[in-house]
Amino acid sequence: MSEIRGGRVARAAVAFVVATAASAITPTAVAATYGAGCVVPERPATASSANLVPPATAARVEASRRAGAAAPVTARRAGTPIPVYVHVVSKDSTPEGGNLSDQQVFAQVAVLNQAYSPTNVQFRLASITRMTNSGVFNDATPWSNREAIMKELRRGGADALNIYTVGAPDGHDRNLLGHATFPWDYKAAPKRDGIVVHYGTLPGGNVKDRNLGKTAVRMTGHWLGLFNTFQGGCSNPGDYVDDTAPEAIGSNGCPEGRDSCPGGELDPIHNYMDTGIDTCATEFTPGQAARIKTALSAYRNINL
Ligand SMILES: [Ca+2]
Ligand SMILES: [Ca+2]
Repeated sequence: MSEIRGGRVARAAVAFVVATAASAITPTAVAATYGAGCVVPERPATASSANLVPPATAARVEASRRAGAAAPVTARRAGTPIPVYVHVVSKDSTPEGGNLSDQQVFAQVAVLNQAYSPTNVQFRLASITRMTNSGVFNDATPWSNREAIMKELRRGGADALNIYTVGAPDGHDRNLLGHATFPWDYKAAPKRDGIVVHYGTLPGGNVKDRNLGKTAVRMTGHWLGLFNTFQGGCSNPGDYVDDTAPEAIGSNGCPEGRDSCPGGELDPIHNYMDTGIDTCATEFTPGQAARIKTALSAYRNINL
């Protein structure tokens, strides 16, 4: 499957910020401004509820989302691409140490644009920032104060997508492929807003079966207001999207014909917001596009 087509990022349009001096930024310096916020972790193996948002939390934010969606938004011109600020965090200067090439970043943005074209969301690479910091590279989890160090690099407002690429965490969470914040948490924790992905998940990366850039597509889905398709399991309201069939747990691989919630439609294993391998994830639904539209209007000042 060819996922990268029609790359829209012209090299001349990209500004580069190189070699940020990470050592000057300390956890204590940023703790006061970092804030809390709900974070969705992403792991390849999903035989547990690890990727889920607690149901009570989901219900609360849904009520908030519906209330916010009623507010008019006028600030942004329709059709304007979302600016993307990519922050490459590496442990050293080598590709194996996470120092991705510019071309891989261009390819990732092209994958985002291809995936989101049915939703009318489009992206424009604004800059690439590089930070060498092995401590952050190996420990950029939502549970570590080191994540806040790299998020000092965040640029733009609520309408700007910041993507941080890091390594696999040390220790028990080494399967973590990424994590993301939701749009409704921006106001309380603007510094934290953005998505974090394992550098090996970008196109051409070194994570087996997950190196076509779909992890960033999925994390961006959360950033745009989508839950995983298996949110809430088999019971309503699930992921709060009517045209995605319920799913007991996330899929792994690409299990054609899976029906984890008996009856009705088969599991939405090809949906980007399920957790199958990259070649399997190819779809968003009209219901998801509608949810993104209302979330962007309510929380990110973006009119699609
Ligand atoms: Ca659904
Ligand atoms: Ca079913």
